[in-house]
Amino acid sequence: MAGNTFGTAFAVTTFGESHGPAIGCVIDGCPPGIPIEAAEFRTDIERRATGKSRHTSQRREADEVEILSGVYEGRTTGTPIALLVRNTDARSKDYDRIAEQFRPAHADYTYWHKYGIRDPRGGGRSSARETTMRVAAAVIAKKWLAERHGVRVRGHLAQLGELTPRAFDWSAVEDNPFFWPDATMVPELEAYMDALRKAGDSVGARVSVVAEGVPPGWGEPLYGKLDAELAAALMSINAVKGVEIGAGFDCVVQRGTEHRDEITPGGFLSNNAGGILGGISTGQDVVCSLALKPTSSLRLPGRSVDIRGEAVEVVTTGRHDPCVGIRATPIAEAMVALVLIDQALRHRGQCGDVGPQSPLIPATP
Ligand code: EPS
Repeated sequence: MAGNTFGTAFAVTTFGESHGPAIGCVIDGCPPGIPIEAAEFRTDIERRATGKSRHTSQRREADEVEILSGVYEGRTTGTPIALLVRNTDARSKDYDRIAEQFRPAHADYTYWHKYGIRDPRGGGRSSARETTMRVAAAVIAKKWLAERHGVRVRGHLAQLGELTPRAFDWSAVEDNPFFWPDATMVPELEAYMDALRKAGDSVGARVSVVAEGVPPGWGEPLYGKLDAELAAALMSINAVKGVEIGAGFDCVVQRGTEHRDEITPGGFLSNNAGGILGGISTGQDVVCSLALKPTSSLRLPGRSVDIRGEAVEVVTTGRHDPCVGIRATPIAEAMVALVLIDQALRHRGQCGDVGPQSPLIPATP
């Protein structure tokens, strides 16, 4: 019934609020013997962090990951791993003014009606701050997936408002603050975001994630389909309003002859399926993308009501992201990695003795 745990074999529970003393997670079911130390969390935690460019929230957190349990002499022990990150730069007074108001399009309204109480400081539990712990947990998942199965999970920003990449180069993605795969467009993105910030508005985005090296067989039909679990995982990220697997909604207008991924002894000829058939990985790249809505914390006044039902004009001040999608790439990668490790362990549990059925074909010719 409670909704703060993700996964079954590799189960991650997160806790904490944006302006509380700390956020954290407990990972239960992690395979023993994985070498891990606190410094290894740094890269992905920083990729996701606020304050890394002028285009994101200017909150500056230390984001130090403390390992409290489940690791002995630098290796996971198989017992619950507890990770903690202390909040060091919350500015709760920014929220005094809207503590009794509902920002239009924000979880303020639904949390209030569901629980009858809410922590309004920084969005409390509904804040993007929580995603720090998903990224931390996924550092371990990514490492296991890479070392045990050669799986690589990486993502990029695929659309920022109306802008789409005109070229694609993975090597450009980590070299700009947007995770954008077309280096030549970065000045255009900077100008777009500067204008948006000046106007006080926000915008949506699309993020894509590709998992390479996933072997055939991961996924548990019918109710634990790999694509179903990816959709749930990605949709659980705040601000996500849509998820596509492979061709996604484009399949609506495709013909069967176009959509089917023909198979040759040398490999699959296309990947409209996004690497998943019948809820089970095919051995091709697993490809998904997500749509993130424009952030709802705006300094431009909007009509709403307060907790007494009185009409109010909401104005949000403080340090907000004009496009939360800019920081979402590592978070989306994290959720994909958490689904994959969970499915891999479940597959090993049920089908670990099943050998190759016929010659495996390559992902692509
Ligand atoms: C967020 C609002 C801002 C962001 C925060 C996400 O919070 P605050 O107003 O408390 O500074 O800074 O992002 C993070 C702190 C983070 O680590 O991602 C929101 O409403 O979701």
